[in-house]
Amino acid sequence: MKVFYFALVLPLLFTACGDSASDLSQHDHDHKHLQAEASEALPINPVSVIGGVTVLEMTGSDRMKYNLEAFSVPAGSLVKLNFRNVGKMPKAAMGHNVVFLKAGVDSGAFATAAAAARDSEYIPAQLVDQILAYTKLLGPGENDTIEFTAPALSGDYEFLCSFPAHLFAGMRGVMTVE
Ligand SMILES: [Cu+2]
Repeated sequence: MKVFYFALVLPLLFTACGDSASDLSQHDHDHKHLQAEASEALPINPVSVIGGVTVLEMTGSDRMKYNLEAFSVPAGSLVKLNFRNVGKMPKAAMGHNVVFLKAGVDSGAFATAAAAARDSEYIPAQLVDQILAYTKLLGPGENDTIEFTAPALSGDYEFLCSFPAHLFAGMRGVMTVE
């Protein structure tokens, strides 16, 4: 009975696998390579909700762009941001952060003040009361995770990179609280 079982199953196994061992390892290598490239580019799901927490996978690049420029969160809910600098340029020339501003703050004026605050990584001490939350300033390949509570008041809240000139180059976006 056992002999019959193996005689039946083994040919099926070989048929299913098909490829030789070297083909399989080559295939595996290609697969890993593609995965590595994908993680360098945009995360697959930049916004997801896990257990009531909005989880954001954001990147900043040498082109002074975020991968995510608009998203919504429920009022008063928890937000977790994983931010990564996917660029290659040195931090002193192309650092990135994410700064969420309170409602009604003039982001241009904030960015202008921030540009003069190099010693505090472009977080202007005199304007911290205009900030909801912010990440560290990141160099190439670095990442930072922050958690904050979305405002209770619905509306649009701007976020920006406060590295000099990056807001004006387009490194900005809007969090809609609903
Ligand atoms: Cu930046």
